[in-house]
Amino acid sequence: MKTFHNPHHAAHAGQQEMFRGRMVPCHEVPARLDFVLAELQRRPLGALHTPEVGDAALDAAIGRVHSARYVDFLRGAWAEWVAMDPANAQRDALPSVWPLPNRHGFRNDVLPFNFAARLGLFSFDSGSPLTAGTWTAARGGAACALAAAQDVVAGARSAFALSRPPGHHAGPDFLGGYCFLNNAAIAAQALRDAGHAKVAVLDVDYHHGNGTQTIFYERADVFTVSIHGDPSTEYPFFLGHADERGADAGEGFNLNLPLPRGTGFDTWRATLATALQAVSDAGATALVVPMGLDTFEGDPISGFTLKSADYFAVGEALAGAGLPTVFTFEGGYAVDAVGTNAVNLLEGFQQAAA
Ligand code: SP5
Ligand code: ZN
Repeated sequence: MKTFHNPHHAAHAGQQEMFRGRMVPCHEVPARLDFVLAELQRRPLGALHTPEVGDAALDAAIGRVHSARYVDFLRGAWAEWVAMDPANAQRDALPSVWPLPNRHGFRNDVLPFNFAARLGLFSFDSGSPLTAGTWTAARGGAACALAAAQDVVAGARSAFALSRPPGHHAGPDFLGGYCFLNNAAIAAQALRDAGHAKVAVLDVDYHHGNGTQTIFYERADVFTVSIHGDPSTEYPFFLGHADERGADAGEGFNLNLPLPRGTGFDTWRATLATALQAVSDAGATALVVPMGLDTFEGDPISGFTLKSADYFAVGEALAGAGLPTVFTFEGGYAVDAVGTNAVNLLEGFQQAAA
């Protein structure tokens, strides 16, 4: 399995996130990726590459899942943040006002001129700092996702997009949950565009993959499944319930498998078997796995109790789907264990797929 890693990832390094009224150090740190890369150098699974995709192809792939006005916003966001106040150059941008959707009457069709208002319009939490290098890093991550999808299209059994910031919380036109561009969705769409009639996305991050669900919710050609902490108590709270089954043409093509905080590996792996059966029933010809390692017992912000050795079995089970598979790197905040856990999963996959 080749790994496509993002050479620009460290350009995104948020300092602080808002948590319950105070600022706390950001959990999503550059060292996370460095630990995974170091472990892949210790236990190689295949060649390590930086992605080589053309600018135009990359912009097109991003534009297949994100709106033009959102991408324009992200590209220019840092310059606008600093233009608001030169002192802003010293601090990350975080939103503080939002147009609540649905029944609340606020408009989201008119773009505010005020940048702080636009930041709120395009985000759903105040825990995802936008920094000077966010666009460069996020775009580099999208390039990894596209390169990994292209490798699988060219015949590879699997490929790994090792990128940060993560992506699965980012929707068609919003950021949040440390995510800006949805790498898994970009990979899934690239697989569709290369001729896979049906693609499955099986999200194993602790948190519900709300962005991916929303991107594909009305579509039958991408089947989205997520195993995650019950949103009644766990982030992202407002999506991820079991009764969300897809809409319109996508009715029946979204499956949420929420589990209570505290769930251990026996229940989790039985739920993975349910998810894999659904992937098989959907008739997918390719698989994307948004790979979060925040299901780990030592994760500081999550509530499942998987152990490092369990990840071999997770990878083995995923290989059992028998599908060409793209992995994207999502959550996992026990930084000194994230490399071991990620490579355990990928090694389990690779050995079983051989
Ligand atoms: C990709 C991903 O895993 N995103 C997760 C985003 C979770 N954001 C909410 C984090 C809550 C942090 N809690 C801070 C506890 C301070 N002691
Ligand atoms: Zn997560």
